[in-house]
Amino acid sequence: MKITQQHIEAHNQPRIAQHKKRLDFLTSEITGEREILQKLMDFQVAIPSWALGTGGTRFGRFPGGGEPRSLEEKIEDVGLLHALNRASGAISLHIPWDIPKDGKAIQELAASHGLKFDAVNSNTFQDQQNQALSYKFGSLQHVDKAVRRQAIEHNVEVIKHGVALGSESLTVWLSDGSCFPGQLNFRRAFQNTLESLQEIYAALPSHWRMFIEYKAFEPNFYSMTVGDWGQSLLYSQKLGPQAYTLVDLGHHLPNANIEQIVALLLMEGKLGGFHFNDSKYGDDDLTVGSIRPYQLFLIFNELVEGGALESAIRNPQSAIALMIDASHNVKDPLEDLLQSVEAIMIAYAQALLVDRIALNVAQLENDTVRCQELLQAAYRTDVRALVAEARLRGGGALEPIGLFREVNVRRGLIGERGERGMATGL
Ligand code: AFD
Ligand code: MN
Ligand code: MN
Repeated sequence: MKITQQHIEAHNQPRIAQHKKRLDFLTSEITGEREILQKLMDFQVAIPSWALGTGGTRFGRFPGGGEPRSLEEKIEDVGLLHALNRASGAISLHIPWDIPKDGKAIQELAASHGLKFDAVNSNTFQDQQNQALSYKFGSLQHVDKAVRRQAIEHNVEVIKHGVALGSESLTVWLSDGSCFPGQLNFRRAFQNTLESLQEIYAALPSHWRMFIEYKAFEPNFYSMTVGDWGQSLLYSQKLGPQAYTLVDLGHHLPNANIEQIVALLLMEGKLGGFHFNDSKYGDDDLTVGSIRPYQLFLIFNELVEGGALESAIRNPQSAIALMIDASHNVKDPLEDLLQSVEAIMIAYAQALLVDRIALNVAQLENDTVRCQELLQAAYRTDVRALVAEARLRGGGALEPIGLFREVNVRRGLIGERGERGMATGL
């Protein structure tokens, strides 16, 4: 299944006039559209290899058909997304779910779709078949040194796979923690984890970065050994300049002020990247922007304020890593991902519209009403035509989901891969 240039043109052509009308109206209302458009065209967000199948919950899984059965097919799926929106030009692999057999061939396949490899992700939250020791009571924190050793070696292995693909970062998410008070000595768990991370850090190539993802709860329900941004920051500060904190939007306790966390991590030079998703209750992994789009805008407002995304373009080596980390239970995963990327671009475009000079003046004058007016003026601007224009100039579709349905991509994928395949992942 491929989206061709002809598909894109046949889709865009009848929509162009209406699109131009919308764009003209919008550009008559705002300033700086040229710079904003350029920034939107440069913007890319990575797709994780585990989000391409219909994920389930611990109660069940209801596959939607045509799921990718191999790493090659996952790359093909991300290629489809990128052809439609021109903003999904990277894929993030999870080891051992996606072990590449031939790194060079996989790299070539990805390049043929215009894709790069984002961070590689290790997995010590599950036991794999033929694994000698169990992670039931943790991995890098484990009281048994042999278990820690096994988990360290796995991470070093993941780095090697990443090197073969041209990745330049490792994301470590640990499910380590405890379910009951007294089960764990907190300080010992922290120290064990730190020492284990130090060994993994030592195996990083010099141009690589390590991202330490935190999560407040689940699967451990009493304590998590990397439970919040403070703990993650502690690890990353102790590890050194190649270690950073990674913010997954769904990994906070309810009502946490994520934008403030982002601002401070940025200030400390320790914001490594994001896993975007949305949630109402916890780690719900819902479509980005589907529940709290204003929060997403406020996060992008901090990123723009701190110059985080602009410097990414100048210096990709130290760019903040942007990825979607969602799970799709009831929607077509590819449509869901298209919605997520769109929501992210809208939030970014709106954040670029904030009158920063006026906001600064209003803040210094303690004019709270004006501060809110300025933020919400940007947030309430319908920037969809600008995002669509960026896509159009990049060679993408004016309405990616519209084209996905017109061509009936899912039916094509089911034809090729069958109704019952299940992608690897959770
Ligand atoms: C988890 C974490 C982490 C991990 C992923 C695995 O967010 O990013 O790699 O899910 O599916 O919830
Ligand atoms: Mn995540
Ligand atoms: Mn998560």
